[in-house]
Amino acid sequence: MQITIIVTLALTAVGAIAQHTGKLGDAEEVVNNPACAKYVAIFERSDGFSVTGKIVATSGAGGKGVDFNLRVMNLPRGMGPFAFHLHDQPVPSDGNCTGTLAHLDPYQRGQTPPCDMEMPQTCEVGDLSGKHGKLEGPRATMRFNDKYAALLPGIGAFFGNRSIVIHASDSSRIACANFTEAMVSESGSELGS
Ligand SMILES: *[C@@H]1O[C@H](CO)[C@@H](O)[C@H](O)[C@H]1NC(C)=O
Ligand SMILES: *[C@@H]1O[C@H](CO)[C@@H](O)[C@H](O)[C@H]1NC(C)=O
Ligand SMILES: *[C@@H]1O[C@H](CO)[C@@H](O)[C@H](O)[C@H]1NC(C)=O
Ligand SMILES: [Cu+2]
Repeated sequence: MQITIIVTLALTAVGAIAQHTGKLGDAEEVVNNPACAKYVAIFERSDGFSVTGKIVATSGAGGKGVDFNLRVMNLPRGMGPFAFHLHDQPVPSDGNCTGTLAHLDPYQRGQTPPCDMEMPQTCEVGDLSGKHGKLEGPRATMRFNDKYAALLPGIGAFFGNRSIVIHASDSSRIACANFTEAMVSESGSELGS
């Protein structure tokens, strides 16, 4: 009896661990992001919510991963903490965040079970708050390096042609923005506005 229970628990644990990564395996670390690549997403006031802010994504030092720098304002009171993800599709021209579809998930992991921060390689590439923590309102700043996101076009983890979405704690989408490539001069400073 007791042995049966122990064996069952052990098998359940193995099953749970096996599901903890994508159908295509763990996410690979991206170590060849192009030097000086820079993409920006800007949240503008939209119907319903007035979230504003800017996400800057640049290649990590030596091309390792992507450095994210988030600055978000006017997160609605009482609706957090706020998850945020890279989503698969860009924002449609009408601004409807539903059109961004699911998270960026090139290894086909899906959202359940939730991402384990201790094993970020097993998480959806796009699940940035699962790997790095949620935003607390009403204003938030956050910086982190994500090893699995890519600014190298042509691979599945590339998100420069996609979007970022902020969710309320009930998972509704309260803000979304396209990434666009920012021009960087040779000295590294931004051209234009
Ligand atoms: C986001 O980018 C896509 C693809 O370039 C474009 O069609 C769409 O209009 C953009 N969305 C917004 C809200 O600007
Ligand atoms: C956004 O798109 C979804 C799915 O197409 C639709 O159900 C929803 O009504 C749209 N929202 C708005 C505000 O137009
Ligand atoms: C974005 O670019 C990647 C790789 O460069 C490509 O596989 C993907 O289909 C593109 N996605 C969209 C939404 O254009
Ligand atoms: Cu999301």
